[in-house]
Amino acid sequence: MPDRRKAGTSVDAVIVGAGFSGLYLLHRLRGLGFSTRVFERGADVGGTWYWNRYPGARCDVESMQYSYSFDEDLQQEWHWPEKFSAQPDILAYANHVADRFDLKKDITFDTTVTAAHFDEAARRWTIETDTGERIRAQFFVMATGCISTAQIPAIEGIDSYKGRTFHTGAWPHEKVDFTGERIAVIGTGSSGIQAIPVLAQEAAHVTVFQRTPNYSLPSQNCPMTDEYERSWKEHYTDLRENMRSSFHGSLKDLNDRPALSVSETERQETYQKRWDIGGTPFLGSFNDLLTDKEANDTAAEFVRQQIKKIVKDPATADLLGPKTYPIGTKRICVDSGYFETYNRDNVDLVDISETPIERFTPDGLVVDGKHYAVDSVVFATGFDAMTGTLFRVDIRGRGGQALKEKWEAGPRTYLGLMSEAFPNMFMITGPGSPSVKSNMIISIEQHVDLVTDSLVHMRANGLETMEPERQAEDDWVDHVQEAANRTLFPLANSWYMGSNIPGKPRLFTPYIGGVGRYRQICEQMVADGYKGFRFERKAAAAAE
Ligand code: N01
Repeated sequence: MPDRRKAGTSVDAVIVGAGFSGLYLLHRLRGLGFSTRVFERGADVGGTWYWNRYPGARCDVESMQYSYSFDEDLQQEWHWPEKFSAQPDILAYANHVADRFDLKKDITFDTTVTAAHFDEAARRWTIETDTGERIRAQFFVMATGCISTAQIPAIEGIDSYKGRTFHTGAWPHEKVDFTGERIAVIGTGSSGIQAIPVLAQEAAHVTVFQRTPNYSLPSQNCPMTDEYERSWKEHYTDLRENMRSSFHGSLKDLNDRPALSVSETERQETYQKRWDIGGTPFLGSFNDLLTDKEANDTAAEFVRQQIKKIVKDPATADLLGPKTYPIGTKRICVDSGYFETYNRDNVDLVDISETPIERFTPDGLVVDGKHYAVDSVVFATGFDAMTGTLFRVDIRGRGGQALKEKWEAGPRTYLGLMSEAFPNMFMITGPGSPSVKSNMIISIEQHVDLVTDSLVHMRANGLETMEPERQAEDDWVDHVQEAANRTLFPLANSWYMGSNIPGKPRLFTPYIGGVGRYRQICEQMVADGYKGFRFERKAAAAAE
């Protein structure tokens, strides 16, 4: 039954999403005395970690860093079992946080927000849900995550396929048994690369359909040691502060030397050392890997050579080696035994870079005239990232303008936080903020704190609406692109660039200027009296 207990009511703030953004924002707003409702389309909390339950799902930011920092007792008491946490552990953590701070009572689950319209006369948002609820709020916050709209490509005959289909981003809650099955996996991004080794252990046969090979680094994951855990917990205050001012929102020992300034021997030793340590610090081997193509080539070649050492069949190894884009410019992957999986007898790789999947049949799929009969298809085909989830809600600001129309040529935000003509609508880690180019939880906390500080500022000063100035927004949009253009990122066809969605404008959507720098910009904006934002005062009669 839909929750209609508060139908037609009005609250200070409506939050969409009960992932890490929505949970922390609810906690903060409630603590500050703002009445708040959260709507969540899932049946429980956790966001990304609620939906992405595919076998092998794991975070590639270290657990000691991929966790909330806002509560000292929480960060001291929580124990992570592994260096890189598996999805069930992260979901358990989200549930623990929700219970610890008694958040679930203000969250309405199984409910999708379908529309949010700004009423200019009343200066209030009217929010509608798919359960027929209608609620008014002064503030409307999309805390919907950057990668939450799963994408299944439109391939001919897909509806005629009679076997089971799955998307990594909408995985069933019950265990899926692939024993004895022939599986097709389409997609070799982070999700596919994590799922394939686990699927291969269970299924009779796995055929991987690869359009673009990905650079992947070994995670070298291991159980958490007391010593490592203690080294973080004893210094959490300082370490978290360092994370907040770092480039990525995480600490990863960045080498401050250019790749070509050292000898070939030293370069190879550096790469090897970081490969052995595991995870994304490999990209910090030198300071110019993402800005200098020649430097980047040396790291890319090192990884290709590693693949050749691991994969026994030379033709397969060659296919798995990325050659068409610089390393790191598509999201770098981190794996547990991915390349080794291709040495198994029950795993085949099919290159579809030149010959796309032609069509599905009732019992399989056809590539280059060859039919592959499969019992199940796993789509690891990614997401309509950054804007897809925002556009699924009919959001209308001043003059009834739709967000989707305003952003037709690409997202337009000031600081990735708000968009002009959409007063009092905030986005947590929206397009134009460090978001997916950072440790998400650090960026979430910063945005949530910025939103709550803004609301407190408004309340204290009798202000009723907040909205970016057009010029500030235009300048920020330019700055986001300038920052990207100083890097190699625009050279890749990635979801950062919107390239994975047919018809999507091709531009770099997150802010790549660095987490620490972005934080400083935001702090300066506040110190300058919320420079770039304009406010409307409460009408005298309306003011209490
Ligand atoms: O999605 P992706 P993902 N025919 O878009 C292919 C985060 N994440 O779910 O590269 C055939 O990266 C597509 O091919 P191409 C992380 O930020 C984090 O894997 O477009 N293939 C690609 O290979 C990540 O980046 C973690 O040519 C098609 C794949 O599908 C983001 O989520 C774990 C196709 C999609 O890769 C998304 O990752 C998992 C088609 N029509 C995810 N369409 C960790 O923290 C698409 N593809 C570790």
